[in-house]
Amino acid sequence: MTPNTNQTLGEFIIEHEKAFKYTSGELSRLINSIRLAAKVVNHEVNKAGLVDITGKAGDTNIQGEDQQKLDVYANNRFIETLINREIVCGIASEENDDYITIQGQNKAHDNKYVVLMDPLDGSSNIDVNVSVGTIFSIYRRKSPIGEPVEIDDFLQPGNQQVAAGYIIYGTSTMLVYTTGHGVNGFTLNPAIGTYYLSHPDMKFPDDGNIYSINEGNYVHFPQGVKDYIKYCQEECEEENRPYTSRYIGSLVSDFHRNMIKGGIYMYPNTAKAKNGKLRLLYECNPMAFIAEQAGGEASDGYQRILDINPTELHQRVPFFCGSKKMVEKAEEFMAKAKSK
Ligand code: P6P
Repeated sequence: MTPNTNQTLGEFIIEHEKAFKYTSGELSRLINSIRLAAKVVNHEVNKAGLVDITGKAGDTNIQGEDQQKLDVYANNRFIETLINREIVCGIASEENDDYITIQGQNKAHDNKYVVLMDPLDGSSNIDVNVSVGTIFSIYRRKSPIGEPVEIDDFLQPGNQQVAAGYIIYGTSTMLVYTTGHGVNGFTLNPAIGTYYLSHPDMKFPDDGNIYSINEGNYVHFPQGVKDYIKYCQEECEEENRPYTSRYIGSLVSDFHRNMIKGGIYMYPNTAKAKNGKLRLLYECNPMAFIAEQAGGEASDGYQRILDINPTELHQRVPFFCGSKKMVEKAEEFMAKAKSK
């Protein structure tokens, strides 16, 4: 099917709904509600410098991170939108210690889906006007009707996701998502509030020459990561090395650039972050699902991210994600160092 880049997100969802075996329209409505919430958050992010909404909210989240006002705002908008439509039976968020169950009139607990999200990732960049993002992950509930159950419904391995995506609030606002049938990117026309299919069938280049990592943590990196960074920096003309180092400090932005240009993003474990910094359920799993659907790879340095069995809601894992050949090369260095 030749992609119609004048197609709106709404038209795209309807056209592709048939391909999604589970849906009885609920998943489409779920994606549509995320689309709406993203427009509302985008409006605030775009005027952050003008109103008193940047800076700290005076609270910290379960991660012990200062909550930025926009973090809290974004979290509330996405939760409200999802609750009001009673499409999901539960929501987990980076900003909430525990998950939320949806009490609704119409037997909301029978709703089929749970959503896990990072409502505003990279929020420390807000005050310096660097792009930030929202990341979401959607599963079908596994428990029978009634209250969702943490272990059955929220702690599912990433290979059970039915949809995942991100919104990047950058020079333009884009919604990029997958339902397991490839990855498509939609750009918001803010003048009319409509998303258009601007990036059909997105694919990670098989290889690349951009590596994204916070090298300030170098001394604490595992030896395999140090060896791989050295490899990236070596002169080797036929392999287009040394690579270029690009690190924005906003996962969605680094991931998005690497998916378009080719590259690898790494957040290994460090002295400060014994298991890495990124959260498995609402950062690594959704980005890994998108990466694999776009022909890329995502691992913790040793095993596929999507096969990790979660043990807790906010658990962290080391994260290596991007062009297939680059992730495989990094894993080679990790395995070699481990075998010494
Ligand atoms: P550091 C943002 O807080 C985030 O979760 C990712 O978006 C980003 O890639 C990473 O942390 C930045 O972490 O330790 O390099 O500042």
